[in-house]
Amino acid sequence: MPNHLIVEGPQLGVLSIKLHRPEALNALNTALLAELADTLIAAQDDAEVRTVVITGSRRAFAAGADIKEMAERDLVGMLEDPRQRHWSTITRFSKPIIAAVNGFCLGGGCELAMHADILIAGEDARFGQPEINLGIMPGAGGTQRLVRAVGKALATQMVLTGEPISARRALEAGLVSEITQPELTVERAIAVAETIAAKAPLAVRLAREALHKAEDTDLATGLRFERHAFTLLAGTKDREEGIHAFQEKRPATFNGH
Ligand code: DAK
Repeated sequence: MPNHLIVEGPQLGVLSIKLHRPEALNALNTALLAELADTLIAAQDDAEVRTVVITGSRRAFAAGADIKEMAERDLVGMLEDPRQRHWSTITRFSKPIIAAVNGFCLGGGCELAMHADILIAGEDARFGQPEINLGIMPGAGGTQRLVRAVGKALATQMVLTGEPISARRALEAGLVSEITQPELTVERAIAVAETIAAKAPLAVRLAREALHKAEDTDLATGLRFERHAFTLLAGTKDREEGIHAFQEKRPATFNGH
């Protein structure tokens, strides 16, 4: 039973995971990351889970890696750090994740949010990579994903100065797709997650993979992947159902086949 997470659902295909270490602004210690990784492993195999919403509190999505824990690790400790394994589990998760971000979203917290497919932020959210202030640098993909999300100019400024940006700036830069009133962030993220959860799971999975290719590969490779994925979906029952439902003027019911 998780101690640092509040897990609800799945309801309407959506599993909700709330980071819950209020005493440390949801700093991502090893125990929390292990619980998150275990929850995602279970969600991966649960056909009832179609999308996941990850959120924190109103004050903080997560204020980064746990600095107290980090202080206890030397070079060898870092090399053998079990958190690497947990981050890999989060990276490999193949269902859409929506991050609902309020308050501080810093360091490893910002890196976790950038693992999400869609970020929805409250107006008071602050995104930053302040590791440089501690004499270190981002270690969970921050330099790579931030450049891809907001471009080299802003990412470089954020990583080298450690200064955070507002939710509005994050929206303008393309890091988040929507901003809401803070009290509505989670509700909105769940609504988006439910919308995606009602679509054909195989189509969602392949579309998501194709979108990832746009970040990982050159255009020709990405287009080739898209063509193959598109063709593959022609063999699914859900495609038949989607087309029949359109023609019969009724909502489609997709079952993942
Ligand atoms: N770790 C541990 N405790 C934290 C924390 C953190 N990151 N952030 C906040 N806290 C704790 C504070 O120590 C305080 O606890 P008490 O002192 O009351 O016991 C409590 O949360 C409330 O914080 P504050 O009193 O500081 O609250 P304020 O509103 O005054 O300030 C703040 C909020 C977010 C501006 C401030 O707490 C702050 O600057 N926090 C640190 C932010 C930060 O530097 N984050 C980056 C951490 S480094 C890797 C993967 C990931 C990473 C590295 C490697 N690998 C896989 C290799 C990631 C690294 C990082 O994220």
